[in-house]
Amino acid sequence: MTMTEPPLATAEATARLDALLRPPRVVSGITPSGSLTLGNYLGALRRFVDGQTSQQGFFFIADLHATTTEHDPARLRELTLETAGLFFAAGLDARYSTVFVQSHVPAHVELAYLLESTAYVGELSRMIQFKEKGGRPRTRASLFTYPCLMAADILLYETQTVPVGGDQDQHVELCRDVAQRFNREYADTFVVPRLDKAALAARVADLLLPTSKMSKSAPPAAPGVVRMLDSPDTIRRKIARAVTDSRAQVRYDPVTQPGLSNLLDIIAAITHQSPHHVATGFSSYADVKRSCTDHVVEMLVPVQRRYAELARDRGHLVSLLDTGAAEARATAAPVLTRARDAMGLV
Ligand code: AQP
Repeated sequence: MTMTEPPLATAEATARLDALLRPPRVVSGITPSGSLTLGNYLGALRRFVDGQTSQQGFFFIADLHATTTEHDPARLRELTLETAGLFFAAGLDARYSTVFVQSHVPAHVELAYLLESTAYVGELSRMIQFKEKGGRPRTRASLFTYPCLMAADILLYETQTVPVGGDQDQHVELCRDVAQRFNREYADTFVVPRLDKAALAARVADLLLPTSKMSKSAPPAAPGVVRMLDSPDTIRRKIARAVTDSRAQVRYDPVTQPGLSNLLDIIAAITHQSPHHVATGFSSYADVKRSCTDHVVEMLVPVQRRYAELARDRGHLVSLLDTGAAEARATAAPVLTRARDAMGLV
């Protein structure tokens, strides 16, 4: 530290004051573990775009998270650029939001390592994802430690709140525990984020397995998964084959009619109405499917057009990502420095 720099406690206090004075920050990532789905769009991307002028957004393609299980490097490369193209095609604008590839900002990995020296083996082994996918001799060590990477993803950007889906609660709780322990044991370093469940978005289910989430890591041709880049014909075919039931009664009831309710949820999310209200406008399942198809196609076609333009100019896409990474590195650097200093690294 040079004589002109404020002492650590003052630097932290200044950072905390800055955090209170600036527009709220939001940070979120999408793992390039498959081609993005309608669920990723309605549950994440569209919300990123909607909030971008009122919040300072840091949105990243979480390529490092895609390496915790077996993966094909060529496919990861392709999906990383495809996902980035879809972020911009969906409407993220580099004038408002910082869009970057996680591995282009080494502070994520550096802070993750420092947090691994703060987290306990006991708490990492209790993580549901590790319990479900881990425990095999060839389980990657990164699957065990990735909650620390996730905590770093959040803490580096000093967000006050983290909007999360139900399956992510545990990760945010771990992030809070580790940040609080670090602040207590070393020095007050991190802004400890709160969990924000109020901001939860619609959850889109698989069209053929309506009690399961629509997942991008399903096999590429999975018929129950609508991809953001599916052609209108493919979307029409998939929705036409969506599972419903034999009641022939249009009602919104996710427990007894999960397939139909999923289609109503999709229409409701697109049109910003309640699914109960949407249900009152239909008398047959065929009408629901037709309307759902029309809404999805109408919403996705303009995104697909913008994506096609971006995909033609890969150099431009790469330069947008370079700019985003430079901004993210500059934002993350002081937090990483404070953490290093607090831990006694010279
Ligand atoms: N079906 C969904 N409905 C609503 N939102 C969804 N999201 C994912 N699926 C749906 C939201 O998209 C973001 C993706 O986060 P992620 O890449 O960390 O992966 P995930 O949450 O595990 O989602 P996926 O798409 O199902 O990926 P895989 O198949 O790799 O596990 C999050 O904001 C999530 O809420």
